[in-house]
Amino acid sequence: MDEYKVIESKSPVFYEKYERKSELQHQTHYCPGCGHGVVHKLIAEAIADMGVQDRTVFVSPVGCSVFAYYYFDTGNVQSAHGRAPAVATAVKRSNPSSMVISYQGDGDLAAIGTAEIIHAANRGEKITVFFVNNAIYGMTGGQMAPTTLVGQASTTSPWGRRPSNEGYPLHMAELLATLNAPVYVERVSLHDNKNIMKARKAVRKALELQRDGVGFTFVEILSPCPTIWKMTPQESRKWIEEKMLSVFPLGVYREHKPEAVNDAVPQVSVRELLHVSDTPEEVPKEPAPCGGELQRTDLRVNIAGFGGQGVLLLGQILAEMGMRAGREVSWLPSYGPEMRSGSAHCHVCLSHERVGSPLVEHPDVLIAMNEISLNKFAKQVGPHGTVFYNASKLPAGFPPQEAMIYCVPASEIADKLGTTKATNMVMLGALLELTHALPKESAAAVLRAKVRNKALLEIDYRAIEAGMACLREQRDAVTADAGAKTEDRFAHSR
Ligand SMILES: Cc1ncc(C[n+]2csc(CCOP(=O)(O)OP(=O)(O)O)c2C)c(N)n1
Ligand code: SF4
Repeated sequence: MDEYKVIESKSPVFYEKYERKSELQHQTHYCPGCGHGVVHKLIAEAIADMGVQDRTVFVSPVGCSVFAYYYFDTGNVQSAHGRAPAVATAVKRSNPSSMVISYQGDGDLAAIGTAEIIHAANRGEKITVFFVNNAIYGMTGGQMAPTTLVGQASTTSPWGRRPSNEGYPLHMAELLATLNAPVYVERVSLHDNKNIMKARKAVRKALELQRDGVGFTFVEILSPCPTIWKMTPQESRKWIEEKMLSVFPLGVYREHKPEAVNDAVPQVSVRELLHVSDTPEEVPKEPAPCGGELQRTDLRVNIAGFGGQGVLLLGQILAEMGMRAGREVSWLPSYGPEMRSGSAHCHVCLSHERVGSPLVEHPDVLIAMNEISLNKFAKQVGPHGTVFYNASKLPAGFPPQEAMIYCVPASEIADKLGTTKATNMVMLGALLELTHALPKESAAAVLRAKVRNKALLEIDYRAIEAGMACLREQRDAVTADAGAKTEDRFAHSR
C-alpha cells in the first residue's frame, strides 16, 4: 500500500467550490456515469494547458449542458434553448481575442437550434462547438431527440423510433462537414478509455484551432446518459459501443485550412458608416433658447402610424440629428408583416447620457400619424408629455388625456406643398418648434445627406418650416386664449 499515494486534484479551470442546494452539496448536478462530467474535465484540462482561462467564455444553453456555468471558472453566458451558436457569434465578434465555447446537447443543437448551428458553421464563425450527443432529451426526462436511434424507445416514441413517422437520426457531424466554412469537424466517443483519450485530443485540437484564429470547429461527442437510458454506467458505455457507433461512425469529417479570400469587412465606426462627420458642419449642438413649452433636450419619442407614412424614416432622421448633436441615441423600429399600410412605429431616444433601453414605454412625445395610433398610444404619454396628432381636430368622443395634444394636419399641409410624402417632415417641424430638442439646421443637414431628389428636398425643407409655423400658431392661440374653449382645433389637459 505504501507504494501508492492517492492524489485528488481538480483543474484550476473549475471553481474551487461547486454551488448546489445544501442537501445536494455532496454531489454535482450530473448523474453518476454521465458523459457531461467527463467532457467537462477534458475541456478544463485543455483550457488550463493552453493558458486561456482568463479569456474563455462558455455559452451554455438549455438541457443538462446548462450546468456548465456552475463548474467553469471562466466567462459564462446562458442562452435560450438552441441559440448558443448565435450568442457565441456575438461574444466572439465583439471580442475576437476571446475563446468562445458553445456547449450543447443534441436536443438543443439538433432540434430547436438547428438553424443557429448550421448558419454559425456556414458563416465560419471562429468558435468551438462541443456537441454532447446522448441520443435523448436528458434534462426533461427522455423525450425523443433528432439523434435518437431507429427503434430506440423514448417517452415520445414509446414503440421505438419509426422512420416512417419520426424520420431518421440526424447526423450533425456529416451534415456540417458538407459546408465550405468549417475547418474541423470530428466525432468522438466516451465509451472506453482509449476513446476518451481520442476525445481529449479532439477537444484540444478544436480549441487550438480557435486560439490560432483558423475558423469554425465542431466536436461531436457520443456520451452516456445512464439515468434516462435506464442503465448502469457500464451498460451505458456498452450500449454506445454496440448501438450508437454503427449509426454515428467516429472519425474526422472535415479538416481543412480556409482558403485565403480577400473579403475582409472594413472596420468603420457607425459615424463613418452613416457619413456623420465628427465635427459636423456649422450646425449648433444645442438649439437657441426660446419660449417653447416642452423645452427638453433629452427626449423619448414614439412615432406611430401606417407603413408608407415615413414613420420609421422620421425616427431615423431624428436619431441621426441627435447623433450629429453629440447625443446618445437609439432607434427601435417595429412593424407588422405588411410592407405598406400595415401598422408601424418606432421608438427614439435622445439623451445626454447612455441610453439604458431603446424601448420607450412612456414617451415624452407621441407623434400619432393616424387615429389608430392615437387611440393606442396616447394614454402612455405622461402628464408632462405631448402628443402630435395628424389631423385638424381630435376624433369625436376622444377622451381627455393627461398629456398636451396638438392637432397638426400634417398630411393636409404636406399635400398642399406638393406631396404627402413630406407629412413626416411637417411633424418634425412641429416637434422641433415645441421641444427645441435639436436645431432645425441639423434636420437640413441630415436631409441633404439622405434625400437625393432635389425637388423633394426643397419640399421637405418647406414642410419643416410649415410644421413649425403650424405649431407656433397653435401655441400662440393657447397663450392668447388660455382657458378659452379650444377643443375644435386641439385639446389639452394636464
Ligand atoms: C424554449 C424551450 N423549449 C423547451 C424547453 C424544455 N427543455 C428543457 S431541456 C430540453 C431538452 C434538452 O435536451 P438535450 O439538448 O439533448 O440535453 P441533455 O439534457 O440531454 O444534455 C427541453 C426540450 C425549454 N426549456 N425551453
Ligand atoms: S439526465 Fe442524462 S445527460 Fe442529464 S445529467 Fe443525467 S445522465 Fe447526464
